Amino acid sequence: MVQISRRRFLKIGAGTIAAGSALRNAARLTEPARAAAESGVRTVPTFCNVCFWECGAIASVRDGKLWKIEGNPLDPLSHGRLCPRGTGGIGAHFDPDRLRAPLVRTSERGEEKWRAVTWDEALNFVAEKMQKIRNDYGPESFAFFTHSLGGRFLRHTLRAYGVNNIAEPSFAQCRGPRDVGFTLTYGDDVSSPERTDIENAQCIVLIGSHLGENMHNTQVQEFAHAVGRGASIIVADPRFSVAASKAKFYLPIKPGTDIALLLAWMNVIVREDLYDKEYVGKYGFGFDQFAQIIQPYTPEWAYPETGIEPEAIRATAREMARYRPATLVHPGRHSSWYGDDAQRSRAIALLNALLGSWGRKGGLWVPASMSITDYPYPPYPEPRRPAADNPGNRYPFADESVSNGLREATITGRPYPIKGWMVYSTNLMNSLPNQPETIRAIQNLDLLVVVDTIPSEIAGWADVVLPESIYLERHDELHTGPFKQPYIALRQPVVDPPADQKPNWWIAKTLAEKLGLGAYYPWKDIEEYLAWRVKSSGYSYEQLKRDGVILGPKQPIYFEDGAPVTFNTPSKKIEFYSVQLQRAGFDPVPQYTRPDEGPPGSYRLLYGRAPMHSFSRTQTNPLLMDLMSENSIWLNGNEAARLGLKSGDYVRLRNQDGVLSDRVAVKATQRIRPDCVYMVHGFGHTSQGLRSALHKGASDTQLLTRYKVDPLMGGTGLHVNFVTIEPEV
Ligand SMILES: Nc1nc2c(c(=O)[nH]1)N[C@H]1C(S)=C(S)[C@@H](COP(=O)(O)OP(=O)(O)OC[C@H]3O[C@@H](n4cnc5c(=O)[nH]c(N)nc54)[C@H](O)[C@@H]3O)O[C@H]1N2
Ligand SMILES: Nc1nc2c(c(=O)[nH]1)N[C@H]1C(S)=C(S)[C@@H](COP(=O)(O)OP(=O)(O)OC[C@H]3O[C@@H](n4cnc5c(=O)[nH]c(N)nc54)[C@H](O)[C@@H]3O)O[C@H]1N2
Ligand code: SF4
Ligand SMILES: [Mo]
Repeated sequence: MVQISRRRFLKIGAGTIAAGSALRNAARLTEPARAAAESGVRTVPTFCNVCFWECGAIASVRDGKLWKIEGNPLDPLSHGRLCPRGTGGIGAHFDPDRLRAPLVRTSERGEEKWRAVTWDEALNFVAEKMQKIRNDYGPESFAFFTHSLGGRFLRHTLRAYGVNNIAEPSFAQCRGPRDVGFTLTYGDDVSSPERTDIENAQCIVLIGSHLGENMHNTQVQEFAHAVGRGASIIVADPRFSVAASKAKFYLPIKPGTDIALLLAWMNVIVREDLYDKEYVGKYGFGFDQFAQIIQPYTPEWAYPETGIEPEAIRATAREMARYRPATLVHPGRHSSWYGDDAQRSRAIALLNALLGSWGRKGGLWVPASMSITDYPYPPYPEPRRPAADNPGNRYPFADESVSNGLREATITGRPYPIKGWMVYSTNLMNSLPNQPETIRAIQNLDLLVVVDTIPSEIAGWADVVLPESIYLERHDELHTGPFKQPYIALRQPVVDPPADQKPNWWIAKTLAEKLGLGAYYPWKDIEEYLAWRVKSSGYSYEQLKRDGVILGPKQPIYFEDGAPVTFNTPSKKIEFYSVQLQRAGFDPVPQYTRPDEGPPGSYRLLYGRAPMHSFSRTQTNPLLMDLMSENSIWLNGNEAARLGLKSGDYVRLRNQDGVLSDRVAVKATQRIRPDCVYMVHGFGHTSQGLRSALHKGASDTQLLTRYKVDPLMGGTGLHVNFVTIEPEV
């Protein structure tokens, strides 16, 4: 196994940073206080928005210009260090492709022809159309798609208008299956930031979760330390990921067979009496039935499914048991893979339960949070019809809105027509699978409003585009995370927006006033609102402005230290056997189904993250593009040789439905199995306005025409597409 030193791993951040010129300054960051002391330098604490981890940061302005951003040492998430994306976040302010003024469409939808208008004109147009939809169809026929904290004020305006269809792709396209699988087992999900005690774990099991490429800051920092202190790492991934290069055991699993591996691991742990008997006896429900059901699933049974040798399965199961309860089987985050994902996540939850690691040091802690007083608003109107995304409760365990369900309702007009969408900070063309379906839904709308910072693909389909100021130019809603230590964080403007961009709170408030909903905004400006909430909760707004973060009182986070032991399941215990699943017609203990094979000669398309980009949102950031300007397609070296391809050759991918990708460079490598290919998500932009990223690399989403819906909760399994490779001529 290739060993890469801890030093090199830690350099992931710093090494990539060294490529960009402004980032080079950032790499030499000194104490914030010292920066402030330099002449002409002003520092402002805030928090990052390049992804949703929301790390506390300190931005510096030199001679009136945004200069650099670094971690806020007081912040429990960043510990004073940002990831490469966070450090390069200042590039978003200088992005040459930014939206500069509100736009109204002047030709067919999707043709990207616009007229720049004033805010007054744009919001009058939106308000008028919204009133018409409310009069003609009722307010439930207007839907809100959003992702992130920035959508809170628009949500407030829309709920005041009567909207009850509100969905985020972070549920059905991301963490939903995981959260449902854990909730079915423990009565609670793993929250975000995840309650993973990587810091104290002695054995860490990563099933897919590609920490180090997935750059969620706190986890990556803790993981680097865990590697440094010699924690035992087990990685199951069809691709030899960065995390795999740190592992004591690397299992190159056949894609889609994780449930087989998980069952075999649990089989060994139960059969060899290696589980935490006291914990299971005290907190478990239905263990005997569970043990009976998993009896046939031996490592020998799992071997032909997973491709992992029985001895490797046994050795890794024993390794996990050896360190329990300080063994963390990471729950993952992006879990919408194969359509049976809530059950796969439930199997991960059960494996943790056998090891006694839920609620234990080195496993999964119990989050602590701080209560911040809500602003006293008038009540929202009661919706007259239930939400449209999950009619008849067909996904019985969906506990958040299903974005693809809302898209489907917009296409079919059932259970009732959806005639307007507002889309805030989510590029639905890239985050929902099957782009033609998204377009079909859009074609049924009377109004599509997109609030974005750049002319994203979804903005290209809008009737009205509203340009938001970026996170370094605005206030936002307060951020309070459930975490190891509770905290509140403040986002505040560092510099002015370069043109006529406005913050979300202003857009939401002004739109509410135009809709006759001014009573829902009794405050004059955002600082009055923020200060009221902070002060009413017993904290100092002045301190929050100065420090960026206020820490709440420490609370016990492990069962052994007095953290509350509550399982909000029907049995009030950890459900090894789930009666509620059985009653709903599902497997009470997860079962394995063999994944469908692709057409002969095709490869399963897998995708993931690169340390220097977030989704499809950072490709026009000049600093981050400087670090990585296009993606590549990972192809097993032997397969590449067979196809006569070498690294750097350009190819196109054709999927099982005939869709052809943009050109993309081959990365021929032994670091991936021969039955799959892999690419970084977010590239291959097609919006004409994204000039600096247009057609650079290929888009995974374009190729994901198929998806498999999770019957428990509506998540879209996205690893079910296959591609062939065509040389670029
Ligand atoms: N740099 C960066 N970091 C990010 C983000 C970002 O945009 N950029 N986004 C954040 C968000 S919202 C999320 S949800 C997370 C996503 O990050 P993760 O939750 O870590 O993503 P996954 O999709 O679980 O993991 C991708 C890995 O799974 C492997 N894999 C694919 N198929 C299988 C399989 O069948 N079995 C197994 N065992 N492994 C498989 C792939 O080879 C790849 O290494 O990243 C977060 N961090
Ligand atoms: N094919 C494919 N689909 C996926 C994934 C994948 O890996 N591959 N990942 C899935 C996962 S894990 C997730 S969490 C989702 C993520 O899905 P999304 O949240 O939709 O992620 P992005 O594609 O980055 O879209 C974010 C949009 O918000 C805009 N934006 C950025 N900052 C701001 C801001 O401050 N204000 C406003 N108004 N807009 C802003 C960006 O320009 C961009 O257009 O996608 C899911 N879908
Ligand atoms: S993980 Fe990186 S991009 Fe995400 S909030 Fe933290 S510093 Fe920003
Ligand atoms: Mo995600």
